[in-house]
Amino acid sequence: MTTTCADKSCPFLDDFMNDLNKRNPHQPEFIQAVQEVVVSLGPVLQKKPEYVKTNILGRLVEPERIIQFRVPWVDDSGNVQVNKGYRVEFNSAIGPYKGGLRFHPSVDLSILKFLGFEQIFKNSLTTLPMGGGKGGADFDPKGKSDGEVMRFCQSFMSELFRHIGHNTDIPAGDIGVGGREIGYLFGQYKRLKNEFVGVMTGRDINWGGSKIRPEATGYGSVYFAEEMLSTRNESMDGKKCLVSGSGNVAQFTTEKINQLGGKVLTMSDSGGFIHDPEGISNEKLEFVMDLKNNKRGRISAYADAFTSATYHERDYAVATNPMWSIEADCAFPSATQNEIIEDDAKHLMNGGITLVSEGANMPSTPEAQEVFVEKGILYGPAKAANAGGVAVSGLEMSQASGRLFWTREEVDAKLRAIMKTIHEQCVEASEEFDCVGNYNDGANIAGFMKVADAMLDQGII
Ligand code: NDP
Ligand code: 2IT
Repeated sequence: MTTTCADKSCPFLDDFMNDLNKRNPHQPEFIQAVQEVVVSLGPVLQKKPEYVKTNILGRLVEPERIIQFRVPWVDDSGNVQVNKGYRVEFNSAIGPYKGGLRFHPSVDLSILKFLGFEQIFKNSLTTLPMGGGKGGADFDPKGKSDGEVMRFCQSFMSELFRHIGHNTDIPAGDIGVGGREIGYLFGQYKRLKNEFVGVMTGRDINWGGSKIRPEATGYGSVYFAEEMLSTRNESMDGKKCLVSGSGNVAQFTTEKINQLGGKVLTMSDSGGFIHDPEGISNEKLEFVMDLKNNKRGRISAYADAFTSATYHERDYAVATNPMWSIEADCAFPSATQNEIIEDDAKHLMNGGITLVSEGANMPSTPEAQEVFVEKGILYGPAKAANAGGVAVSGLEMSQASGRLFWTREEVDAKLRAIMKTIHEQCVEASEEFDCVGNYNDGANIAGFMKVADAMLDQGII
């Protein structure tokens, strides 16, 4: 089956990418994220010349606003530390800026612009009125005390609060920002503004959060996988799965795979991966959740606790990750960007993988994506497959502004319906633009056109 869009060559887009490279030096992740979208758009621009005439793409790749600020804080030893804080308010054509905050030492403008750019199209696919944004800091919560994390969060919000708002820009979590950090950030916002509003999502149920938000990204990624499988009359039942990461997304991906009768063989962190051929049962998953969310330990402890498992330390001198060579049916990369390179993708194919659903943002390099598309496997790209998290953030916003409180079943049903609709949008766009079977092109085109049309309607701004 041919799974590439017809007539992808487009001289306009070559010139566009050359110019983007010149204007954004030293931002490889951002350039990669733009390139990934732009390769799908040739046929769209040919069909809709008004997008070119009004320079929609040129405007889309320039964030509406970037805020960068100093975050000073005092560590437990009394030393004054300083981090870089950011918020990229990328695009508000279809709603207020919406997207997570990432606290990780690797955070810089390239990473946040890639994430913010992806968020525009992901949010568009959710069907909810949310624009795209992302923020964070080069702060590493690992090894910090609760007191240090709280002081950092309070300092971060002491600047960010003047730029965000429940109708303007609504942050949430991402790598290194979970329930604990959202609590400290929200508390400081409320204190400074004297306003209890839904300015952040991912809040605890007791203070304005939504049921299922912690589960949403992982559950959504598996729901998307089920939608893809249903096109081949298959289901998750009995599928052996590789999951990377052991944080929020990986944990609830594993939980949902177990619920649907699949078996998870691996989980990982930046130190290495565990391989449990007997499967990570619900009981073992409970151990992982306690280890990661309460004890803040390392995944290697899993192999000490369960004799069925082995631990494999990551050797970063070797580019490939041996975890992706394990034989299985489905892969759910749920850790970080570029965690699957071309050779990993080939190893996945050799190991029998027929489905990849991306819980992480941009986990596969462009060369790895090409391997998936060429092989014609079911490949669910991040902006579609992991949109469940931000979708339930959107539902949290609706509940907050309507003073509503939906049950777990209600939110889960809405999440499931949204993932189904995202899948349909990808399929419909791929049919309209002659790239049937290519979810990557379908997601890019469907996500882009809604935002582009809104930008057309709103004039040159
Ligand atoms: P967490 O901080 O909860 O977990 C991150 C996991 O990924 C940890 O196991 C971490 O290991 C691992 N990891 C992080 N960076 C690296 C790295 N450079 N190399 C290897 N492993 C790494 O984050 P989330 O689970 O929330 O996020 C995971 C991915 O999902 C990210 O790409 C995020 O952008 C994406 N995502 C998250 C959503 C959400 O709602 N939370 C929504 C949509 C996408 P270690 O502890 O060793 O760093
Ligand atoms: O990448 C993402 O979609 C997220 N980190 C979630 C964003 C959100 O606003 O819930």
